[in-house]
Amino acid sequence: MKKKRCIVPLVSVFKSIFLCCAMVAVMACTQPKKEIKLPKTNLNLAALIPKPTKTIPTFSAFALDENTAIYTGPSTDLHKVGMFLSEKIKLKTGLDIPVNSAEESLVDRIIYINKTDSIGVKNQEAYELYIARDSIVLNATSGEGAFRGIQTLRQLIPDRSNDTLNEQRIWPIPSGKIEDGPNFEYRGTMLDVARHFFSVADIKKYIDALAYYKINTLHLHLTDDQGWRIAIAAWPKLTAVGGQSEVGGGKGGFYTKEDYESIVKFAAQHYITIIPEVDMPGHTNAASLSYPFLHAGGKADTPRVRTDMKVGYSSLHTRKDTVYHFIDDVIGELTVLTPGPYFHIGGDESHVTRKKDYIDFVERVEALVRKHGKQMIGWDEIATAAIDSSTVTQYWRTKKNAQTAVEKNMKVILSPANKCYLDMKYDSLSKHGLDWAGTIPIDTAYTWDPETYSGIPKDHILGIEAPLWSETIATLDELEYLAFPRIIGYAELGWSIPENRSWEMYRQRLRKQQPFLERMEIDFYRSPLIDWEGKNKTEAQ
Ligand code: TNX
Repeated sequence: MKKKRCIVPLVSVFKSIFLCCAMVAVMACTQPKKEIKLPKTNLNLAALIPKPTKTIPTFSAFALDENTAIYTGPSTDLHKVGMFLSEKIKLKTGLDIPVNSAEESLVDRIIYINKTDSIGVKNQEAYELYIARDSIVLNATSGEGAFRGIQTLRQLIPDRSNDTLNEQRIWPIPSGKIEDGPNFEYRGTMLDVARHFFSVADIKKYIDALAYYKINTLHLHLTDDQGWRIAIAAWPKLTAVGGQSEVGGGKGGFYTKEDYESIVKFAAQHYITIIPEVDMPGHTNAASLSYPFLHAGGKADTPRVRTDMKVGYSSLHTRKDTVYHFIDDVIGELTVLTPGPYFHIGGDESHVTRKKDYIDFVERVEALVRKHGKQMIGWDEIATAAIDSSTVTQYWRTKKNAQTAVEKNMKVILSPANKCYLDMKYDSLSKHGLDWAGTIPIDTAYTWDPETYSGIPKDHILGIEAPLWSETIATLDELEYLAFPRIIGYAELGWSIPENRSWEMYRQRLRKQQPFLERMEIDFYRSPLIDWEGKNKTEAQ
């Protein structure tokens, strides 16, 4: 630590002021008020998910206790990351850890969150953690990297304090060094809020858990045949009419602009990007029910309130200019509310749209998305159109489409239904879910390699996304049952390098997520493949 002092003034005046405060605190630690006895630890055995790139244990510990303080570099981003860490420490341990405001005489140890360009890996999500007896230093090149790093730190804090060694309560954090960064830049999940509507509070709870596993993207499937879930000021009937139904006959619902903005903001606080999807030209019954001029006619079913689970019967009219004015408005209004780079146009299962019309449609809509400054994403069918290489294809079903996308020099998001659809049942006894792509037990979900699975070269793989379609789930508990624990495995597939993944080791680490999941009141599926603690170890269903 002391060595670092010499580098400080070279960086910047502000930074050095902050660092000096931190160093003063560290120096105080060299003469701790109380002798603390520390247990032996082994950082290599920590139940971290996703598994970091490299861990080097030093077999001692950092004693997190009431005399610990957090310091951050001067940027507001880092201060917020520090505050986030402090809040989460409080929830886990009850400790009140000050951020950049500690009374120095009370500080024995510090956690220092530092922005630096000097770390080996330049990726903005990468970070390094140095955990020593008296200090933890987290280095990252950005707030995002620092945020990913504190998730690792949270996972290293024991669930219970160790008060057998000392009079006071300490939470020993295993010491050593961690070097870490993502294997794929896109690590996402999709939630279908159209087949069943989920409240803003439900989504926020989900986001909070996703962030813990370093997932960085949440794709919201906002519209489908059974419901339109996002307010568009220029077209109010979309929600007044199209938002009032859902699968099974429930009352549906929709997000106001304020609701949507609050989701986007909450996600941003968790370094998660929201991607809005407005599915078209198929999956548009709710839109056509609201504004009948949108309806294609021909083979498409006449719009009516749909509460069933069929797919492939609706289509927008692809040859009317007014339809494109409508789409322009929708993309424009959502773009204003969405800071992320992407807009998802769906494009799947347009079985009643003529092939030529489908292709013209995708090309025209792509131009609109680009006009609004966003990068388009679509399900793999869109690769059949003449689209730009900046557009991203989401591979869900047809490998040939994914390969066509690669030939067009596009990037691909991997969501193969038989491997990573969160709405597939775990097994034939699952309480919820579908099985058209097979059942997906948690080992099947984990033991495939995105880098080799589809034959798509790695430099064309943007990342992986696990979609959760909601035909069979109506409540947050049901959502959690299908998503957890599989989503934790997908988080690792997206982040960790293949050499660091093994089902046997992962099983052990997954088992140790149980206290977190229970503390978060996440209604996870007790897969019989894991040796869970306590009663209800496994659920037969
Ligand atoms: C296929 S995946 C669909 C969805 C369904 C899902 C159910 C995709 C692009 N389309 O419309 O909800 O299967 O698993």
